[in-house]
Amino acid sequence: MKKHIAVDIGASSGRLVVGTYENGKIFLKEIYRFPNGIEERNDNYFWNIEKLIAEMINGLEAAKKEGINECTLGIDTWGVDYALIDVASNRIQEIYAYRDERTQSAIQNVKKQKSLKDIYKKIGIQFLSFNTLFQLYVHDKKELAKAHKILLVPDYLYYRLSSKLISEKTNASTTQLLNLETKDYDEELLQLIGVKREQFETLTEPGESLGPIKESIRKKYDIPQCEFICVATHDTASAVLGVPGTEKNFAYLCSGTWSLMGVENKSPIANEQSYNMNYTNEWGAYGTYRFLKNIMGLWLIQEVRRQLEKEYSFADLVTEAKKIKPFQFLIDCNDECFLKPENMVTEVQRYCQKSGQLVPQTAGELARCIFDSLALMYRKTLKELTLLNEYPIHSLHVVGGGVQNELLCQLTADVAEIPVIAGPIESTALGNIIVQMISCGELANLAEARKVIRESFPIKTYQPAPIHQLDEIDEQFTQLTSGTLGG
Ligand code: LFR
Repeated sequence: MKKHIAVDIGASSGRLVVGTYENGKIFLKEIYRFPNGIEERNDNYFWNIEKLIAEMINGLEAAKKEGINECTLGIDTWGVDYALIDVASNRIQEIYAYRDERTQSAIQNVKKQKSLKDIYKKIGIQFLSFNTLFQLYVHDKKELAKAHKILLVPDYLYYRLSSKLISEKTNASTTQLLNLETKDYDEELLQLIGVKREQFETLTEPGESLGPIKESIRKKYDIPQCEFICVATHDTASAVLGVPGTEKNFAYLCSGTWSLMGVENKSPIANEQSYNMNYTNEWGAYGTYRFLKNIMGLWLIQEVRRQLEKEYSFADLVTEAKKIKPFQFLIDCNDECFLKPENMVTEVQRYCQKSGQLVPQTAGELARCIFDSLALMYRKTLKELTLLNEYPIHSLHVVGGGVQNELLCQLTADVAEIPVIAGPIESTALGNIIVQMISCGELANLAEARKVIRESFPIKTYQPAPIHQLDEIDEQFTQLTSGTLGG
């Protein structure tokens, strides 16, 4: 029985999960977990990449202690952020975190040089100020010129552990630099940011074998013999692979720090309407496109929790929220002011005050405000998805950490008026692992993998219950959210 390890690193934590396929079922076991987060230095935000590498090795040592001598290994992380390396393979700078404010006006500045609509039509990616396109646009040009290679975070991690240089396709699409027609980096945009094609590697498909871990690392630490496999290195790409959608016409919601809500398509939709609503077509494994929208997600509650004086667990916040009358306080979760505020509590309060609403004061009220607003945003997004895809959506799969929030799952079903199928929580690690299993020939293809996932993990369905005056609430929310790009 083969062992496969997923290294799955998100914005707030990372983990190593072992996956095996036995008697028609997938089994997962988390063997190591570590914290992650952005660090502030001189008013900029960075990731501590050396710490992440050290933690990956700690995790591999833990795997060895569990008795794993041999395994395949895949890495996924968040998208868009990058390392620059010089000809001697040294990293040139620290890795900026996408919530850094340096790209705040970048979209507006690019707009003065190029039509955003034209960019969208050929690239098909939603405009987010932190996309690599905008990060490289504002990046110090001298430093960029010194870069022999520009590697997205998981590409860089693979490189550091295996010496193999790749530009994995699913994550590369989050740069907003890949042309839908040529299926490669877009020359015109590369010129705009002052980068040459050779500074990026050739695009690599998920499923490719990348060879063993570096001998120097293998000798230095007590770790298993690892064979790297290129997985869908963008965590959202992996998470969507891990959705147990065996029925037709399902939508998904990857619920973590971000809420990524969308559908899986065979071809991109990049027209005027999808531009106006700011939908993205991120490239997936196995010829799929993730037609989705980024919604600010559980980041809102994570940040509120961090600011509250009293210590609350997430479960406590849910309990407190349940005690509060719903829909009294609403925010446009996608307003840029929530991307990286000094203090999320005061930011939410300021927003409610400015929009002439009651102002949430207690932990319960703040949590209620966030959960209600997220559920309404999910409703709005589902309606848009139905409109843009021209086919009905019959169910919504929720995967990721948000599955544990039963209040939000039920609220989503009620507000969006759709059955919510919740689970598995670890869909990202699973998506990572099934690519390894398919690559090793244990599973035939994605459809089979999803069937196996559905049979292997507990999944709970929430049926929608009617909400009093939903149309009025929806109307109020629509007015609040009509101002932002794509709401
Ligand atoms: C989720 C995610 C999103 C991406 C954001 C920034 O972890 O990868 O898909 O838009 O982080 O990279």
